[in-house]
Amino acid sequence: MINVIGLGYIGLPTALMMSTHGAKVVGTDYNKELVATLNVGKTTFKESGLDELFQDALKAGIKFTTEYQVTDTYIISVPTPYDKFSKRVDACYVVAAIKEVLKVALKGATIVIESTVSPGTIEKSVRPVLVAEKREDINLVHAPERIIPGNMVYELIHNNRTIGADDKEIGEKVKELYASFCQSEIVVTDIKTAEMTKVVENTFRAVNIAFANELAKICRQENMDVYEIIKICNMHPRVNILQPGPGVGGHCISVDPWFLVGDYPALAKVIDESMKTNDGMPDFVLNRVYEIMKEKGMTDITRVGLYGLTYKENVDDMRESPTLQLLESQERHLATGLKVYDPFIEKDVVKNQCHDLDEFLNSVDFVVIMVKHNEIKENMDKLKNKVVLDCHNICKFDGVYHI
Ligand code: SAJ
Repeated sequence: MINVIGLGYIGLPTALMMSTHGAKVVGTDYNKELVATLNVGKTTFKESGLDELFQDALKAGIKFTTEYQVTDTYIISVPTPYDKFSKRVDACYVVAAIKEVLKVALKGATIVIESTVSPGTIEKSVRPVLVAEKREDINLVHAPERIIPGNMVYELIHNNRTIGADDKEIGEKVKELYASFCQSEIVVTDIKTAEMTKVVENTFRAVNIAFANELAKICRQENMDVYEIIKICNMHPRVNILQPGPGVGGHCISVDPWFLVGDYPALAKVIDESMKTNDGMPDFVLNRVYEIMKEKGMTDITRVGLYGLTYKENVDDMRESPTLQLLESQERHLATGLKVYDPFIEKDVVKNQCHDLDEFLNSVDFVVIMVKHNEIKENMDKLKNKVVLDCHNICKFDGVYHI
């Protein structure tokens, strides 16, 4: 039996996938409310294909509980935040989960950590727990998750994976487990290499986005079209620049690269500057709003609306979202009043939030497209008589402003 610990964005789809591919799975989470929701047959977030997978897993016999199970295989997928001061990974949730598991794990059990951690964390923070608890019989494995919110179910099956293990044989055994549903290549390596590869993948993307954001700023000064420039550059066979945007959110690309800055402050210079560039984008957008209002002779901030609250398109996840960062920044200047709307966020989470697209559009003259949800792409006509600041280059009519 496999006990999946942590039933969030990664743990839940992983548990469901394993359950629908022949494994006996029990999902454990200390959040009673979350477990209760799953036990009444409801998923806890929206994700393409997740509800169908959930129903199939229920039929296959998956169980959800707050109790840690007595078994020989555990998968840990709990959050790994970073300490805002030191920028280092905070492995407290991983360590807490491991301690609970050690109370019940069978002799010689394998604990697979999927949570993202910086290189060396398992050696520095997790192994000492095994030593202290006299559980050196336990096998530690790191199998960093790689799936992208919005396409998780597909990517669980089709992405290549990395398995880091001390012992090649154990690594191969875990590979077999993942191969039950993963149709792509699974590389077995050591733990520290697996830790590093995961952080590096997200750092590569963060640095590339920062480069695009920096180009957007340079092009703004020169009054040039950054999108046209990136499009042409990307026609070169060895150039692949990502897209500028209003900031970088989510719990991965806006977090993981800081682990390297925190651990190697004297070395990770490009990464540090890139993260600062990305973190500065919500303020850059706020400044653009101010400039455009001035140009248009607008004075009433309550007639300006932010479209989108989530960290990216077509998901309901708001973690580290650029819109929330922008609103926070505005409040720091003791200003409020911007209207906000997101079709994926039904609850009231910020001030002046609308819950219907038409109601939102009727209450503003100036729309800032913060997130390119399909909904707004399908309703472009409704923006025709508005002032528009399009942070994603999706609005093709004349007079639209860009970052
Ligand atoms: N973004 C841009 N410009 C771009 C692409 C993205 O500004 O060209 C912004 C998005 O709007 C968003 C943020 O970056 O705010 C991050 O979005 P994302 O779609 O790039 O990535 P995540 O954070 O949803 O998922 C990433 C993925 N990592 C990589 O692509 C290397 C995913 O595969 C990982 O599993 C995930 O992080 C994770 O959990 O680590």
